[in-house]
Amino acid sequence: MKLYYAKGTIAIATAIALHEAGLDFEPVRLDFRAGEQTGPEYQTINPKGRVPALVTEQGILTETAAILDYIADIAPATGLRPSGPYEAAKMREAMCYLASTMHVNHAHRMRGHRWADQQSSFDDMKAKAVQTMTDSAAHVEHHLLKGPYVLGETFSLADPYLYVACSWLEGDGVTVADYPKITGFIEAMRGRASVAKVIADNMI
Ligand SMILES: N[C@@H](CCC(=O)N[C@@H](CS)C(=O)NCC(=O)O)C(=O)O
Repeated sequence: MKLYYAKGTIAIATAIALHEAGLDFEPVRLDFRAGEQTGPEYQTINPKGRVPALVTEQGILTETAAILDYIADIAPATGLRPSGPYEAAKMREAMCYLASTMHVNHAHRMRGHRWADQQSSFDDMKAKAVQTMTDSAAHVEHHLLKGPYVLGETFSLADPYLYVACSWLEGDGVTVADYPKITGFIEAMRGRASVAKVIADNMI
């Protein structure tokens, strides 16, 4: 498999999950500053101009939540998705929140051009992102993290996803030290070989 990614992006959640599953992949780094994500070559990989894109034997997958689910399915012995329907749904609930709310809050800081055209609108969105990411941190701290990991003691697909979203907090103006559960979660994740590997590989 080939994983298209850029440093520090949500694509790193896929890299962490692949490592957790013990699956080999070839990382392909895009240069966002050079606009490679919207260039003609990458358009044939992901016409949405976003990362991640995972090239599999059957075809190309995009959207982090779908890719993570796929990894759990092709490496079932790893147990990245809990077997109980309720626990699996709680995991997906967290992933849906990350995709639809926290990631979107983060994108308002640097990607305002997706939603508006005026510089004053970009400035407003950038300023507002501090508050919305603070709201997201509070939600993660008080509701989403049930223990050291999202589901409590059990590691799942939601954890690599949350780890990357939490890596954006300081840059978005949120002081992580104010959130003891998030701080503990980040420490627990950094103690895992999968996360140590993406850090060593300068992916995040
Ligand atoms: N819904 C997609 C979002 C992917 C996404 O927005 N990725 C960002 C990086 S974190 C990206 O590729 N941005 C490039 C751009 O906006 O030009 C997913 O969860 O995979």
